[in-house]
Amino acid sequence: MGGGTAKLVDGIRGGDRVSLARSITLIENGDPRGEAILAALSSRTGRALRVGLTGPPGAGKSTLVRCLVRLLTEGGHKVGVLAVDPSSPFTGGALLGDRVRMTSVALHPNVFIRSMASRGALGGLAVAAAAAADLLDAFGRDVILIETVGVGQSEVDIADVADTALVVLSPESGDGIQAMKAGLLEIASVVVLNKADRPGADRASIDIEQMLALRQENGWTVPVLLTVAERDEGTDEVLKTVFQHRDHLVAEGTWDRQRRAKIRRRIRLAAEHRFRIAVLGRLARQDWDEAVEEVATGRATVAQAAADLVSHAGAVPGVEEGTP
Ligand SMILES: Nc1nc2c(ncn2[C@@H]2O[C@H](COP(=O)(O)OP(=O)(O)OP(=O)(O)O)[C@@H](O)[C@H]2O)c(=O)[nH]1
Ligand SMILES: [Mg+2]
Repeated sequence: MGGGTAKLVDGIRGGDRVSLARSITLIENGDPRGEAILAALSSRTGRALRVGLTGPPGAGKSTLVRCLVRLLTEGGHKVGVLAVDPSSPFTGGALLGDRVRMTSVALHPNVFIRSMASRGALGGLAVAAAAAADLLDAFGRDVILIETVGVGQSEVDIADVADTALVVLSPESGDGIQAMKAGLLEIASVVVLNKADRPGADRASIDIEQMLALRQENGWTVPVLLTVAERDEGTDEVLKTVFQHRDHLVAEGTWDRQRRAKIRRRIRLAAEHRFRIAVLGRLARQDWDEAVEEVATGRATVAQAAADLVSHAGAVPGVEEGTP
């Protein structure tokens, strides 16, 4: 490990926020030094409670995060917040808005807030967000809140990153139906129906309860909680439920199993990424051109051309057997 990297590791161990911020940037950029820092800190991770908040744009996720951060710090917790926004940093107006609105809680010494938007990370944003959560964990945050926009094919599968997934919806524009279609209700540990001050909230909460049909997750019945995050109403109940969910998993003996299942998916994602690089990285442009010609002229199917490319990549001399 280089001197700079060792300094960042020491910094994180010693509670230095700048070292933490720099290290997250390295992870975000897919810089190998980020990986070295994670490796050096791996024995310090696994202690924090990771809470994901996902849901359609504008449902009130950031407003709820702000309430939860305040409640948590009042309870003596050290809190990390990751706002993961896959939209381009150049058009990410919402993110900037979040930063501004977050400042009231961000100044607290026990709060560390970071937004992530880079697509440059190895294995994509999902892997980077999980790794950043590991760093926050090693930094000594005991609760980590991770906000992601959940619409359709979300880039970040919050269920892979979080122990407890809060799906935040609002009574407007059929959020419940959309959430069901997008598979969001399937990953929910808790559904928060925010903007309960808006008309149609009671109806919407009944609809969502019907869609959930008393869905159970390891013997936990997914509750629907009503909040008005803007006025901080019902938010303490959300936090209480988050801890109840954690206690439930621990009591049922499913906590470790669930953690391992998530680790397995993360390893799988990382392995797939490595595999792609290992195979595709060995192909020259000419190999691709030939494969395209084969298919275009009807001499091979797409699947055959792909199989040929993969075996060609594997057959290149000098490849170490078993290199991951
Ligand atoms: N009426 C009402 N408005 C709310 C409530 N909570 C949040 N809002 C408003 O809804 C808007 C969106 O809130 P955000 O917290 O930024 O929503 P978000 O889900 O983080 O949005 P994105 O990050 O852009 O996906 C803001 O103008 C909030 O002030 C609520 O309980 N009632
Ligand atoms: Mg937000």
